[in-house]
Amino acid sequence: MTRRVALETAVMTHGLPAPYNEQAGVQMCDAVRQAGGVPVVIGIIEGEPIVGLTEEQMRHLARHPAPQKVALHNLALVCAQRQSGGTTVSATLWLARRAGISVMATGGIGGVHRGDAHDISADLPALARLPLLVVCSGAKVILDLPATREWLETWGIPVVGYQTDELPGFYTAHTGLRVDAVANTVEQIGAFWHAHQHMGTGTAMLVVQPPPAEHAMPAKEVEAMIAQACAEAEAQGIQGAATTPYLLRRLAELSEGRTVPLNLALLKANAHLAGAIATVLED
Ligand code: PSU
Ligand code: MN
Repeated sequence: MTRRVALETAVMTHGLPAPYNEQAGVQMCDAVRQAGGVPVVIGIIEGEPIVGLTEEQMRHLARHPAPQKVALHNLALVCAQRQSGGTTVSATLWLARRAGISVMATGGIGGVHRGDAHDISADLPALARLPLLVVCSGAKVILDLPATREWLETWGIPVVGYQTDELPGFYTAHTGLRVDAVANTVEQIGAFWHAHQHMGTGTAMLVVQPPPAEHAMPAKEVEAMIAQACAEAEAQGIQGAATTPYLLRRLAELSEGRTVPLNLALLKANAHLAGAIATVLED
């Protein structure tokens, strides 16, 4: 029983502004440890994919002036060019899997973008083919959440709600979308994971929990800001990998910084839950 929990670094290089990005990394590691798990931070430093960054290496990445955003399409290329970067969920899952780690935590997974159903995060196909347990607050609310929910179902990725029957939407607890099953304890999550592994379909299993209630934002308020941010992104021709970082940054600005402590709080809560789950798994 290794109790290891993989943590991604794109949230630090591309998701949160300094100095909160560095705090996020340190606090997620602390949260995993508090729950009895062993944090393993994953990232790329000068071409080396590192599974288990030291705190110093993690800070180095967080302060890097021009880090790459690493997903499966550029993972090998970033390494071959000796670049440094933060790994998104897809690349983190791959590297974690190679190291025999089966639990990972993040904030919100990527998904199908609004208004552009062809822009699908590499997170989704990675979840469809890499059998890890991923703890998150659902998919990021900037996305087309019903389309993302459908995608998960189509590709056979079980969605387990931890003490909720609704798929959370990252900044907000309520989306009106359903989970596949509810688990009220980490032991129950362990039992679902065991059954999923035993069935051997080879997909990931998502475990979702709503953002901490004291920070969550009303869905209506969030929607208005997203509509504005999405319109601006389109007007400015923001595309591809730049879209998610742009929208997260604009939401932080439009909310006068309120999304940042919320993002930190949910990252910590997810790391804590992942740590607790890791302690009850047999592998
Ligand atoms: N969770 C957060 N903030 C983030 C991310 C997750 O709270 O920035 C990152 C993850 O690394 C995820 C990525 O893999 O956003 C999705 O980016 P894209 O939509 O470009 O695939
Ligand atoms: Mn994309």
